[in-house]
Amino acid sequence: MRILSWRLIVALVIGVTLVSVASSWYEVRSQKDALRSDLERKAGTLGESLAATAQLYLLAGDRDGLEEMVERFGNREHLIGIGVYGSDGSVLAITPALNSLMPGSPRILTDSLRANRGESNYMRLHFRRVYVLAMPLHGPRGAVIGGILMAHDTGYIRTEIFLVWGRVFVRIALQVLVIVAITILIVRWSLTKPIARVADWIKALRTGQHAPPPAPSDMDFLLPLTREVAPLARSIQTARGAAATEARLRIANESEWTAQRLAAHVRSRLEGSSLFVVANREPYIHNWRDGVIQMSVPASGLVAAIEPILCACNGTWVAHGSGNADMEMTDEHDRLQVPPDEPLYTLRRIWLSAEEEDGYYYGFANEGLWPLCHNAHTRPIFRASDWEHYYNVNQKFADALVEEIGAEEHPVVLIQDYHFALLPRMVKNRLPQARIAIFWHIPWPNPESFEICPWQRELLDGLLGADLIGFHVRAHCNNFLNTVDHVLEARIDWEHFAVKRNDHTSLVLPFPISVECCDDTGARSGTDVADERRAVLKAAGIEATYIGVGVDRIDYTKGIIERFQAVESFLERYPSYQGKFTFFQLGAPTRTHIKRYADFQAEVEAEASRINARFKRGRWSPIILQVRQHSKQEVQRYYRIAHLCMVTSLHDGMNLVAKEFVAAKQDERGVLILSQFTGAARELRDAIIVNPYDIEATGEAIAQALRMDVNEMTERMRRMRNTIREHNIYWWASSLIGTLCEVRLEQAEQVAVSASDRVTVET
Ligand code: ADQ
Repeated sequence: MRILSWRLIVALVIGVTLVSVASSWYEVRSQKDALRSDLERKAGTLGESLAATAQLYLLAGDRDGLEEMVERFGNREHLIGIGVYGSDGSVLAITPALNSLMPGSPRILTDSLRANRGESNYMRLHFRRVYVLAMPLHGPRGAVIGGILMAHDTGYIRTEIFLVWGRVFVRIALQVLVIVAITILIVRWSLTKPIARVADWIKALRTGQHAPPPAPSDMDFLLPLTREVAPLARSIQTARGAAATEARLRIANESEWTAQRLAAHVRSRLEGSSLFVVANREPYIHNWRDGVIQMSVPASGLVAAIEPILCACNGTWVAHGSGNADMEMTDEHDRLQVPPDEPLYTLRRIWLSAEEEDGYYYGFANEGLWPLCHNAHTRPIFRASDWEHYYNVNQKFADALVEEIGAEEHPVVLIQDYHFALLPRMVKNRLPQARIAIFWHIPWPNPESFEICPWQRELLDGLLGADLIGFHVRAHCNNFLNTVDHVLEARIDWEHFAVKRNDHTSLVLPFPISVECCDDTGARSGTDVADERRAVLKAAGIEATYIGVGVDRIDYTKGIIERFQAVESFLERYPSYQGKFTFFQLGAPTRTHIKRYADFQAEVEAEASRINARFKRGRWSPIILQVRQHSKQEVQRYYRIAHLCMVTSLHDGMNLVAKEFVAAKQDERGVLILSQFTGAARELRDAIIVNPYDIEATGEAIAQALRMDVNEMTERMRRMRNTIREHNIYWWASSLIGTLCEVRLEQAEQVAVSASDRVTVET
């Protein structure tokens, strides 16, 4: 860097000096010309006036007059002397200074007399620079009767020029100083320091220390390099983390699941088969933003769990291409290799028209099945046209999946969620050798509730095409088995949790989904958390001592209004917390195309405003409602700073927020208030379990959380963290895929059923 700085400085100094000297040279020249012509003009004027006087004295033969004249005028500014000469060049009158400089009859004078015209010249005489002007003197008829000569000292012009050059050099010196200083600063700010910071970061990564990446402005200059280094750094960090965890587990002789362990485990279970995942949501979305295509990764536990497996076995993920730039990024087969940094598996995008999306996704799935499966007192809406779209979109996914599977002999297919109830049957009919699992992320209601769906048989038949049907908890499995028992003619094996129908068995088992837990490297100290809390409060412009948090899609099943009312009840019963306790609700807008959701969002906003209007004072507010999608980092920050987290779902398959909060609490300080109607409540017994419909009791739970003894709090949190650590998202994926790989496929199914066959249902 020092050599580069010197090279830059020397090059700039030479360049600037050359340009300055060249431009100053012209300036000096014109200054010199101006001074000379000024001298010549003054000398000319003086010469002419003296010549007129000298002519009169000469004609009158008055030598005394001549001598007096030369004496009088001979000491003008810069004038060395004056001499008057006869027509033969003889000296008639002369000042002593001129006489000693140019004794006798100077050549320039004789030339002037001979040519009968004025002569002038710059010359050096006895080391003096002089300007000499000689002029003839004329008689009455123009005859030359003598001559006059004046010599001016031009030394002052030289002095003046030296002064100008002096100023030029001072200017150049100042410019050079400024350039050197600027160059040194720029090199330091833009090169040396950013490179040093990036180098420190890389060094920290190399030595296994936790270090945040340098600021984007530092990276900017090194963009091409950092594009390569950043993924490398991530890989090193991941590999190091995995190695550390593995080592820790070996020492503790434990069996915690990691992404790497999951990938290796599933690879061995698949025995060379390929894995195909179908989910409505894609793992990478491309959208146009400000004229450029930008990629985003939806914050989803599913991506975190499934991606390592797909990467390990070069699998395929089939999903709805929902981004407005998705088409631009796929090839002619609608495929894209991902992850973008290190392509290892295929993303197959399915294109849906607006009508298809409306009918299949918003209509049947979210206005029909979603409220049908949640006991949240919102009436399901079933439209024949939505069902039609739901069927056709399932068929579209089935076609694409069969195409992707191609000639694969033993494909393993993992279907996600209630958007694809018909898909298992559609695929099984065409590919009986495929092992198919569907995981239902939402609850399954009791048979009486499910009965209201006009297409209940078709849905059940579709699901029973799978070899394995997964729910979060045993209660949902039981509800499903009861529903099948109630609706279809099938044999329920309660001992093995299986449904046997048409010589095909479907296992129905619970696989409680989870989160990544718990990376405690770089854990923050209590002071860090307090600082972070202060910063968040300052940014929100409020003052508070205690913080509660809720993180949800704004969905009527999440009990957000009941939660706000519990906060209200708490503040009523415990007025000493007014001005001290603030509840932050991070609410992601969701399914806003659906009127019920748009209305619900307005209701949530109105309820928050009502409670705030009732209690708000000064810079304190009881509820801060932030309606937007937050980044994963932001959500994590709120989990870290919160004294308590409220999950008050009216009904929820699992609820990942509860687990995310626990996983984020590296300091084990914090209390989880958890609805008894969530799947998570079965595992997280150390939360304060509440019935969200009981507003007062939920308010009491807030008081209990804020007053909880620190030892009890950390003990509860530690136990919950251990539960999640043991049953993390990788454990979930390994159990689900491991069980699927163990399923025995019946011989009877080796006959393919025509793909065009629509579902036939027995009663
Ligand atoms: P959801 O009901 O969507 O899904 P939930 O378990 O509540 O899932 O998780 C929501 C996720 O979204 C969490 O990861 C949370 O951090 C994130 N999130 C919520 N609000 C956010 C915001 N404002 N900004 C950013 N992120 C936000 C279904 C079922 C659940 C089941 C999951 C997984 O309804 O019961 O737990 O699937 O199977």
